[in-house]
Amino acid sequence: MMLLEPISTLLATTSNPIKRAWDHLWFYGNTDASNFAAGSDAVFFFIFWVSAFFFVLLMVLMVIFAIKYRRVPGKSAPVSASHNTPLEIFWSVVPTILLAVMFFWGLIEYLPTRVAPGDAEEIQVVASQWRWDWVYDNGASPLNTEVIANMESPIFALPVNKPVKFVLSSLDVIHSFYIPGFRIKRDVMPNMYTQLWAEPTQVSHSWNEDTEEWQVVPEMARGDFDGFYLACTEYCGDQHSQMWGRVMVLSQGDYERWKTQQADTSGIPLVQLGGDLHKAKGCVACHSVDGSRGTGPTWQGIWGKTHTYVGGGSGIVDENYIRESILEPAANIVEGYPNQMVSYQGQLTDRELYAIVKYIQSLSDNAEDVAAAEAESEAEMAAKQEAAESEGGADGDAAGGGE
Ligand code: HEC
Ligand SMILES: [Cu+2]
Repeated sequence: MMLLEPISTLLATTSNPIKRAWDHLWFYGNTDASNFAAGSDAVFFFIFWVSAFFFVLLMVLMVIFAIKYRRVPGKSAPVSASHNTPLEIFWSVVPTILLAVMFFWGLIEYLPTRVAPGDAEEIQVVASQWRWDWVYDNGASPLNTEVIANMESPIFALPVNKPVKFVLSSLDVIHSFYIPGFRIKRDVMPNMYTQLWAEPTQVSHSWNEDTEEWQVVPEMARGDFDGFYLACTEYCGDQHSQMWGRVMVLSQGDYERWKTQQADTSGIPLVQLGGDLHKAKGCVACHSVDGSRGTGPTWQGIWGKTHTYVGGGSGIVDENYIRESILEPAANIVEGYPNQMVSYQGQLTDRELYAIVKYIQSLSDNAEDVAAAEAESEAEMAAKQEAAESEGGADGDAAGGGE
């Protein structure tokens, strides 16, 4: 490592114009967003420059030799030398040394990414077609989304200067967890946990008291930077290229505030919560609410209808039908659709399940059902308020699920 310091500094400092252009091209000019960024870039640029040097050298020699030794009429071809020991040792030893440096340097940078420090905060990452979900240590999962590549993508948060360990698992196929800004990446497997960690080093967002929104901090406001990207880099089906997430890095105080905000959904009326979950839980990838057909059936106007199943049988779309469809999707497959939905067992609280029911009811084409869904939402909120008032405190801590 010590020996490599001067080379790293030469190749990958931010004052190096090529490094700057590179960061600008791929990383919005954000060079050191995690503890791993500088080390990873240094190895990258070492390999890059060694390759560039030999590419140019070989191409130039090839052109020179092609001209110098071209066939000339009347001149016979020289007999090629059978052997040149010094030359052969030279071209074996030098590349071996270069490759060994690449390998060991890479290994030195790679190994620490696999072993998280003991005090790292753990975040559970659940991947499924075609959505990322993170579960934080207080049980929170992000509710807010942003459209990336035409898809509602969740907005996550991380604390600055604090190690976080990601424990990765998949509900279906192999995905791959990649935060380019942090230079960390690892495959996400079904039936097996993998993990990696990082310590974010640059705050990207802060809470704006006036607008009550998370805002990019001025130091990071370059181009259309709006937080770091989380990408899936393993082809995982039809909408793989739309499987994105957004990562905000917050000061420790802001981070705690964010986690609390996300964990407490008790103040959000049912129908609205159902709509938020439709986006945040990724149902939107397969279920439209405007009548158009996706991987799964639309939710518009299905309430109260009779749906037939593959292989016979049918059911009326009501509370129990929807609940079963979410918890045990394979039990009955809607006619004309593939068995492509994973179970959301354990991922939604009872109140969240009910919120989705009320949301689907509110998408009915029957005005009475729409009104019923709205009325139930309002009644629940009013009851909560009353309970909070009679308790004398309005901390809204009553729910979060489980009633
Ligand atoms: C990968 C695509 C996919 C995702 C994501 C997905 N579903 Fe599905 N869903 C399907 C498919 C396909 C069907 C039809 C086959 C079946 O019944 O399993 C279906 C069926 C349903 C049905 C029955 C619909 C009907 O018309 O009878 C409900 C309700 C439902 N899903 C709810 C959800 C909820 C809630 C979520 C998000 C928490 C979700 N789905 C996420 C693909 C998906
Ligand atoms: Cu994926």
